[in-house]
Amino acid sequence: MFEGIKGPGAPQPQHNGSALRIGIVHARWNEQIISALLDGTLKSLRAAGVKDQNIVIQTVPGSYELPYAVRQMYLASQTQHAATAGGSLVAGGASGSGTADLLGSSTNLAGLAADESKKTDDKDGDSASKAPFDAIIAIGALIKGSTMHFEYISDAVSHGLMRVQLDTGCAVVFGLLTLLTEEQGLERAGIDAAGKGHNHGEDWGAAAVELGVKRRGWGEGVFVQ
Ligand code: DLZ
Repeated sequence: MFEGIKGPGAPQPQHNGSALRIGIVHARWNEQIISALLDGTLKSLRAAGVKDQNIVIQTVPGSYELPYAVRQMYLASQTQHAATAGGSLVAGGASGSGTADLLGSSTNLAGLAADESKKTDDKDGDSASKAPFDAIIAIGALIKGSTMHFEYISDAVSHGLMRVQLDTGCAVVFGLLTLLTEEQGLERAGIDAAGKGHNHGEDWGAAAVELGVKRRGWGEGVFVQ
């Protein structure tokens, strides 16, 4: 077991991600760290049964862009769903429709999304799902420099990601490393020279599956353990 870097431990029980559609968006700054984190994330998604064709990966220049990208990706997945299933995007019985209305609404959309997901679940398991994402994982690595830049971006991205998940009802996994040194990032990506580290991407993939499965349950009034 690695020393000094904490993790959530294995979920009890392990969740089955085979029905889920997961989005990943990662920043391109600090490429070595990001690349390892992405590998770790994909490894745990696949281990939980998430199908490659149901994982959508996007990149953005830097971490600052992550909240906006997560929001737009979720809207895009809703648009895909509506186009495929002819589904309506009216939230909470409101008379308006369209993705912009959903984001402006304070309605908890978990139930609506779970319903939408059911309609588009891939019964034969082969073709790519067009359901709204069950969870989106935002990955970035911010390294502190000599100005206040780090503090402002860390704060903005943290609040932005929280806001997006509460506004949309899509589970957002916080894969942002806020690092004092590059070495800290290498450890948390599991690629430090001493080999003491742990790849946090693995935890993020597992968190996405757990939240995705629970979110579907909550949408149907079921409390999945
Ligand atoms: C500008 C900048 C700096 C200095 N450092 C980082 C970093 O360590 N990690 C990261 O993800 N992004 C960094 N960026 C880029 C900003 O996040 C953002 O992409 C630009 O300010 C453009 O909006």
